[in-house]
Amino acid sequence: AETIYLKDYTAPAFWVDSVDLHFELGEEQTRVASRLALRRRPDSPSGALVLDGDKLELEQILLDGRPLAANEYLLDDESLTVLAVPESFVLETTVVIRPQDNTALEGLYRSGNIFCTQCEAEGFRKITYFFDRPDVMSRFTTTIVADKQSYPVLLSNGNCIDRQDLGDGRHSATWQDPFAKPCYLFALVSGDLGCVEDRFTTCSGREVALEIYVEKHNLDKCAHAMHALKKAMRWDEETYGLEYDLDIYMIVAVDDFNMGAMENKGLNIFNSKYVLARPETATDADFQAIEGVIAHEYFHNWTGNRVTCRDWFQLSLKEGLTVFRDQHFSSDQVSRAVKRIEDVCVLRTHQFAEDTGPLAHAVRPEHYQEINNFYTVTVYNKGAELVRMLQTILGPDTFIRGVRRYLQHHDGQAATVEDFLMALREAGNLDLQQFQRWYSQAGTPQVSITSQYLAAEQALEITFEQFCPATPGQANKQPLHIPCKIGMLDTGGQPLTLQLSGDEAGTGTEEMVLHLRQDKETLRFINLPEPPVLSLFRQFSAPIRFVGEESSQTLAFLLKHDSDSFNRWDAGQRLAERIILNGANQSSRETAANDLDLLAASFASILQDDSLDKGLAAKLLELPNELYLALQMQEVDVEGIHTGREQVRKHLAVNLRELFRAVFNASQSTGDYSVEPEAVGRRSLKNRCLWYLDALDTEESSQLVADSYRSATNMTDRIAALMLSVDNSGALGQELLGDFYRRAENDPLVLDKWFAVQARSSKPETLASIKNLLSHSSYQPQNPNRVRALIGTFSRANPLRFHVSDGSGYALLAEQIIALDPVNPQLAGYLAGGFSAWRRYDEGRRKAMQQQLQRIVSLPKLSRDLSEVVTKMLE
Ligand code: HT7
Ligand code: ZN
Repeated sequence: AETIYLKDYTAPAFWVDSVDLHFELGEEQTRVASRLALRRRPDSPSGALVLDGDKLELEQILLDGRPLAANEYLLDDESLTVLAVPESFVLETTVVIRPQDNTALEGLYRSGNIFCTQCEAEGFRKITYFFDRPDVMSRFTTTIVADKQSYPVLLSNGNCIDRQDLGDGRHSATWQDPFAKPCYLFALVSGDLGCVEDRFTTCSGREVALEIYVEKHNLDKCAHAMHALKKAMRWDEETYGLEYDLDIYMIVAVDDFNMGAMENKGLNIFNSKYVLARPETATDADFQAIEGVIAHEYFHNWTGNRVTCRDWFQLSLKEGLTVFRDQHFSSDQVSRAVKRIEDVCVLRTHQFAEDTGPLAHAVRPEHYQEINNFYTVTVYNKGAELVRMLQTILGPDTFIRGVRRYLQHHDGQAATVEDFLMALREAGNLDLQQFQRWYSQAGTPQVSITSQYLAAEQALEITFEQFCPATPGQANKQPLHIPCKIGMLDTGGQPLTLQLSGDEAGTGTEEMVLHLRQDKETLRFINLPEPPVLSLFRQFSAPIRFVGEESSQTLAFLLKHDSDSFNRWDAGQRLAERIILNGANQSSRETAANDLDLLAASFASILQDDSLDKGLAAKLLELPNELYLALQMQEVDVEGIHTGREQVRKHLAVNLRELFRAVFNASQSTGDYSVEPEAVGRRSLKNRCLWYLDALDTEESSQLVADSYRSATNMTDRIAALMLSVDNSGALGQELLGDFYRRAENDPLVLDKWFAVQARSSKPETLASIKNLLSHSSYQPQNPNRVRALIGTFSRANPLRFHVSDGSGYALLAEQIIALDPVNPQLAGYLAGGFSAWRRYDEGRRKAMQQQLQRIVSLPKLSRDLSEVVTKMLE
């Protein structure tokens, strides 16, 4: 397949001033007529007009009203070339497409009885001939014609300017979007949908109609999404001074969707998972994800839509910035510390893993074959961390000024990462030259520190060394500008005043940002009468792997005393990791045992601390997950990690059972369900205690799990208990699964949970049960949520059973990928990522995974999505 390079970018040869689209939606075929007003750009060379079009069936083509003869244009599976065109002209085409057969879910497709679109990144070319690239921005007018009874709702971007009853059982609606936009933001929806309506008054007093469209039986599950939307709109006004710009904002929920949601101008289309929620059907995490995704898509209206990307290499320009904004918004709604811990956990578990493997790429990659493969945790989440570092470097006020400047200067344009950095630089009057390397250099930098206390001088010298391991195509790395937020504690746990040598005049603060820029550098802090305890990279101020020199006692001390909640949590994680990984290693067992006592004592004091935020307590009591632990080993010891972690869990349960029990009892819910942080925190603490108590594996603990399931009044508590019961021996798991299925039967999102719980089970029978589930009447291989729930969960969230030593987990994944590729290449490419760490396993597993990858790559016809990832993995 062809490789596309950032360095080859050239500006488009034509402007498209207006686009008029006319859709006739039909059960058998859909006819799309397009009228484009084109103008050659004065600076562009003369030559043919080449438009993108993916396997379209052309019925008619007119240039300035004149039908073109067959020798005046060329057609292939990917493009339409009109050989000679004037400087300015109108091109009309009519094509036929078949949305009902479109299982790839790109372009115009059907989800159940709903017609909907997904155009990002390159789906518009599956609808009509066009310049399918983000730097061609045009004004769209769209008319939709469809059967009135089956498709009463007809939606597109912008404002509805006309509706007609066509008298033949059909009706039409015409929509006009006043804002020029790239075609990836085009959307169309049509179906028999119900609508929840609300209103929002913007800061300047304009009235905006808010409409959420869902299948009618879901109308009672939209309140949370609507509430989140209004909060997001207000937050963007208050935080960034950004106001919504159309008179209507629509959201549509569909069951079949490749990603989370799509920010189409004025008409967002969502995976129903990120809209629909009631306490009985959705967990606290689901409620929070809905709030986050609703906000994310809304925030794109400025960071993405009003200012879009020049090309897809700049994807993080909109995605990293918008994830940063949604994380900031969410942290303003919930416990700030808990949100930061969750975000870092995703980054360190998934993005760091991506960085260590064959698919590692820069936040702004330099080449790709299939852009769908670059909607990654690196582009999104590491991209957000880069923006966060910029905020840390500039300070919050200058940062906001810089973002506003960027949006003002580039409003209505397609921008680059350089444009963004330039605006921030101008706002802050700062040099961001070295910082820019973060965008082009892949890999996770490692920062190690050594420190020396000089008693006679009452000074501390800290030496920082940064090193970034090689990644594919990038053997040598340059030093990065790394902001390190630092604090120090005295031996009593009190914060110390910081004073850098050479900055004697500087007013002492308890926290400061150090700007690390060299491979190795030493900083000296003065006026320290005793050796301090260091708290480094507070709030995870840079996306690095930190290699500290702390003893286990120091980690326990930080877990108890650090005023930075993130570093409290991180110290606990590092201590627990040390114990679990040492436990897997015979020679270090004794150290592990001492450390375990230290951890147990720390956990005891957390459980006894009534003043602690419950959500934070639940986080502090969490053991590092198996995927994260695997990343810390040279060669992954699949069973050792699982067993080591289970032993620590059991040890803590046995030693702290009374405390866990007491906190479990004290955290029972009172009153109605609420998603307020206090209630969410209480449930998470309660279910964390239950997780430990369950490890006791007694009659009593099993009864506690059963009671917890049966008395649950919300999905959070119910699924927590179900997961535990499914992992345990005994008949309870099967009984509760049966009950859960009966409750879930008519709700696809709850059914997904039923599949996922079984795919995640650590029981040895899991693989066999997944095979059975593949032929279950509720398994739908064409529905991405269902596939992700079963196959995605198994391969990405159940390392113990996926990596079973006989390789049968790998064979199962490969079979599913192969079957899925012709149906939905994007999903197949995503699932193949489950093999990406194959080189980090023992020889037997390595060979078994390699064999499956070779089996896939040797198939005669692979999609571009799948072939790119599998080939890279084998390189
Ligand atoms: N900007 C949206 C990306 C997206 C997407 C990309 C490829 C294929 C399908 C897709 N659905 C949505 C999502 C977002 O970040 O908001
Ligand atoms: Zn996005």
